[in-house]
Amino acid sequence: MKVVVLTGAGVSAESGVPTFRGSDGLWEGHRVEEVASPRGFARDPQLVHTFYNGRRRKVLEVEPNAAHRALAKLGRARGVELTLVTQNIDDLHERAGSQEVLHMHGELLKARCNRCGAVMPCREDLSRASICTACGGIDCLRPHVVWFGEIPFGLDEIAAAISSADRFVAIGTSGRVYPAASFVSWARECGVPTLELNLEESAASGVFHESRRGPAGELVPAWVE
Ligand code: BJW
Repeated sequence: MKVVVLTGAGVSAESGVPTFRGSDGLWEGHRVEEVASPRGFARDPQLVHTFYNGRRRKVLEVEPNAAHRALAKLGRARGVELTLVTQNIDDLHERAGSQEVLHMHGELLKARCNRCGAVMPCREDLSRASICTACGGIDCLRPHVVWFGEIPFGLDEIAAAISSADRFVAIGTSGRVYPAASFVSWARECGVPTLELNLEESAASGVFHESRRGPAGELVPAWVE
C-alpha cells in the first residue's frame, strides 16, 4: 500500500514548537511573510537571522512526540510504502526514526551559501559575520529554507508519489500555503482517497474525503494502529 503523508506545524506543536498561524500569527510584531521572504532578508538580514536563530535553539531543545513516533512506525510497517513529506524545517521526524523525509520547505539545521550554493550543517547561530565553510565567503550564508516566492524542494517527486498513492493524509497543516495546500486536490484528481488529521478545521478541510479532529499526538497513533 502506497501512502503519502504531508505534515505541517501542528505535528510538532505538542513537542513545544510553535505553529505559524496560531493566536496572532506574529513573531515579535512581524508577520511571518516579512521574516520568511527573500525581500525580508534583503531588507533586514540580521532580523531574519535572529528569527531563525531563536527557532534553531528551540528545536535543539525539544523532543519528538507520539505523532512523529507513530509515523516512523508506519514507515517500518510491512506492506507500506510511505512517502513522508513535511513542510516543517525541524528534524523531529528523523529523530523519531523516520528515514528519507522530504523537507519541501527546507531544514533549519542547514545553511546555504548565496555565493557558491553549498549546503552545510548548521547548529549554531547564523549572522552576517558567519563564514561559508566551502568558499570562505563572509556575509553570504542564509538558512536553508524555502521562503515565500521560492520554489519548494522535491515537487516532481511529490507529484509522482501522490499520483500513484493509495492514500493521501495531511496532518496538522492549515492549508493556507501553496503549493502544499493543493496536494489534496492533486490527490483527488488522481482518484486517491484523502484524510485530514487536525486539531481544528483548516482552509482545506472541505476538500478531504474525511477529516478527524484532535491533537496529532492522539490521532496519528490511533490512525497508524
Ligand atoms: C494541530 C495541532 C495539534 C495545531 N495537532 N493539529 C495567492 C494565492 C495562492 C498562492 C499564492 C498567492 N500569493 C502567493 C502565493 C504563493 C505562496 C503562498 O502560498 N502564499 C499564501 C500565504 C497565499 N507560496 C509560495 O510562495 C511558495 N512557493 C511558490 O508558490 O512557488 C511558486 C511555484 C510553486 C510550485 C509550482 C509553481 C510555482 C513557497 C512557500 C514557502 C512557505 N515557507 C514557510 C516558511 C518556511 C521556513 C520556516 O519554517 O520559517 O513555510 S511559511 C510557513 O507556512 C512554513 C510552513 O511550512 C508553512 C505552512 O504552515 P503550516 O505547517 O500549515 O502551519 P500553520 O501554523 O499555518 O498551521 C498549523 C496547523 O496545525 C493548524 O491547522 C492547526 O489547527 C494545526 N494544529 N496544533 C494537530 N496539536
